Amino acid sequence: MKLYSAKYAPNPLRVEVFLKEKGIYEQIEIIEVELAEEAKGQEHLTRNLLGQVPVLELDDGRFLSESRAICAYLEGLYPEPNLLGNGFEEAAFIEMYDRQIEHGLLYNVMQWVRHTHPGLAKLEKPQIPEWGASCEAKARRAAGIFDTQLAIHQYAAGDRFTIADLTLFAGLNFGRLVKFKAWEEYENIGRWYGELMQRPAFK
Ligand SMILES: N[C@@H](CCC(=O)N[C@@H](CS)C(=O)NCC(=O)O)C(=O)O
Repeated sequence: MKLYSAKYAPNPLRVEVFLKEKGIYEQIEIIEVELAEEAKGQEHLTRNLLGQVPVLELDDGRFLSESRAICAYLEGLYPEPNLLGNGFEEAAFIEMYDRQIEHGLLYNVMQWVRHTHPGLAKLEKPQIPEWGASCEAKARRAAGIFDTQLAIHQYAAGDRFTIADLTLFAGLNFGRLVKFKAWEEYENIGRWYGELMQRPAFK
């Protein structure tokens, strides 16, 4: 299998750390795609109509995009360690937290960066700084909410490490591009982030 990815991009990072947590990173070829032009060319559009990454190319030649769908597919092939939930009930709660983090935090950090960072001007046309500022406020508010969650739970979706932690990590990590280091500003995120950095997949 091959993973089409891009440097610094949060969604591919989410999947790459997932591969590391699963212990299968070395088995998958990672192919970097340049997002502004190459990803909008015909070759990549046949992999993903939206011209985005990540995309997983299966051994039978099919292309699977959407980070969560890719992770679900890989979890089916490599069930251990379990990262999406054992049984429907745990899976539903993990998905709830994961999507809240994806839509509440990761999406807003992405839009904040894409609409304000000069390096992203080539990709985000037109950049709308006012929209970036609005997303910054939403991202900071979401960080506060997930900080409160992390005072209650050890991890993003409860008492064990799951895909929700990868989504939170990928979103917060992208904030580095706008000098937002939530792990230095929020106590519980700081505790959680310190623990994540001890995991081999994050080193
Ligand atoms: N919902 C998709 C989002 C994918 C996405 O937004 N990928 C970004 C990189 S993090 C991308 O390819 N951006 C290029 C573009 O939007 O043109 C997922 O979960 O994989």
